[in-house]
Amino acid sequence: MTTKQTPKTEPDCDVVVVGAGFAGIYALHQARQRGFSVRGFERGTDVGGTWYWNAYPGARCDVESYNYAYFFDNDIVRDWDWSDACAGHDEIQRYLRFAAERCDVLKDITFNTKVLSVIYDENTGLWSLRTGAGETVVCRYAVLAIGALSDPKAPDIKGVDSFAGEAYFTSSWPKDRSVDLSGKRVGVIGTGSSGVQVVPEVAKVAAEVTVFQRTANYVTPTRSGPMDQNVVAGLREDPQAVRRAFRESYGGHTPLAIGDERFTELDAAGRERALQKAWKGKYVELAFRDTYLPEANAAISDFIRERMQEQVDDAWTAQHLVPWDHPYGGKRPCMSNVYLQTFNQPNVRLVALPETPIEEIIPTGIRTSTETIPLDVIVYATGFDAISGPVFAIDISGIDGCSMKDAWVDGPMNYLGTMVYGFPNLFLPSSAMSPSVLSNMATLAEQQIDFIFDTIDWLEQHGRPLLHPLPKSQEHWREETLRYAKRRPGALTTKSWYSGANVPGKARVFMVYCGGFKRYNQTCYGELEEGFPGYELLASPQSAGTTG
Ligand code: NA7
Repeated sequence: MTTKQTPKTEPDCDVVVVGAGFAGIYALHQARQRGFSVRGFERGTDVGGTWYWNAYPGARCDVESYNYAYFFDNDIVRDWDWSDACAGHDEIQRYLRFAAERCDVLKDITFNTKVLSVIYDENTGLWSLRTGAGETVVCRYAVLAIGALSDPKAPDIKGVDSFAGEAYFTSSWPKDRSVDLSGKRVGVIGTGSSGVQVVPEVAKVAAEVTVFQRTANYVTPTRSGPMDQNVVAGLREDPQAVRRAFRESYGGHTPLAIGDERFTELDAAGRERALQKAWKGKYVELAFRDTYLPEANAAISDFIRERMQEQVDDAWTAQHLVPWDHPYGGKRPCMSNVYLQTFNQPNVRLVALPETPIEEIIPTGIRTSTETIPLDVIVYATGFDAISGPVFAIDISGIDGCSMKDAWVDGPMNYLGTMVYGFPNLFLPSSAMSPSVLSNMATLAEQQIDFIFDTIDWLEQHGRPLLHPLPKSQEHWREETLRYAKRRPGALTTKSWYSGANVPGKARVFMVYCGGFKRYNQTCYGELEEGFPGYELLASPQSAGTTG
């Protein structure tokens, strides 16, 4: 028998943090540092967030390790040695564990526990979070550090459940190393970053690999390899200067290299020279100083297509592995030094789905419009309900019982990528309309959590009002996001998960702010310095006095 619980009128703690990835770990640390009582919940059995779940063979970061890391603590920077310039899954997972231990936040996290609902109580001005374990925790500030790529997209293919062989998702790969693909016939569906990384690993051991590609992607060389010890020494000398430089940059990191000439000032031979140099130096996307111009982007796209085709022996396969339908950057580009050459192996073949679509998954394999391909294993690298998906995966309701699903029925609406009208004192780092996946997510995690806790400190010092953005601020921010997206080649013309196009029925809104990290950071802190003119402050039913 269940008994109806009386809503709590006092908070159990000041802050609840959901998620223990880059943002969640740092949020717990900030809460502690600033003297708040805090609880953390994480559905995995360890920290890591995206890196906890995406444990598939070959998983690797495409941002350099010395950028994709915390910089808030000099000792963390100085005491961690990256073995690879673009670290792989296991190393990043170990790093996040190391950082969490250093910050001593593991004790605050309840692992293996999913938060199912986050409900606002207007009578108390408090948030009530209910977990899958049946616990309810009430707090004054809720920080949902739930990531942008943490809600896998269901493979919308007929017959998925009928397959009698083994099936794995790159987004939830078994962590116990139990998967053995040796000697098996493996089908891999999806050729985004995950597919591009997993295919060469599968091809090392499987008897046959069939890659089912719906849309070809750009694949450029990765910088994975030994760390440059001069770079390491520079970082360690003054980590705070590095941190400041990241926040002053466009992408939240300092690129390893960038072309020193302008596309518009070069003749054809000069452009070719710059592109060749950048390709060798592994910075082809930044071959020119004015790389953002559509004509520069077109030259870069053509150049990459040529280099991609050169790596594949079979002419039909080469032609089909190249993305002809969108410019570089329209979809998330992939990086690999081995993916394309993998198709030269005799045990690997490409099926181009636009020509021969999958009709059905059957118990013994996959049936396309022209053949039946027998398989022992299917690997789904089919991506995520990105950015807004993780928010919708939790039952969130705010003022007047309005659900987030209703508030975002026409796509995400928020201000500065962190707060939503009608959801006071609820913070959504890593969500829509922030620099998000087009920036260095580690820098973004630190910036957003700093801003969120600076905001919370401000509220504490101003009598603890409740804060939420004005609707007009949200509209302005969505327009700003669109304005900058229009300047990005292919952003609005390419079907990509940046705008929700990979999920049938999802509202199409470009969800990533491309105005640059520096402008984003300045806009956030401009609000704070001016007392939040873009927000509404509501009197809180709660009186002053801290918990914990
Ligand atoms: P992505 O980039 O969304 O890639 C998913 C891939 O799966 C992509 O090639 C899709 O084709 C393909 N896909 C999805 N559904 C289907 C169906 N039903 N049939 C065939 N093919 C399908 O996800 P990733 O995990 O690779 O990468 C996500 C990010 O994680 C990455 O950018 C890094 O930041 C880390 P489509 O392109 O939609 O035609």
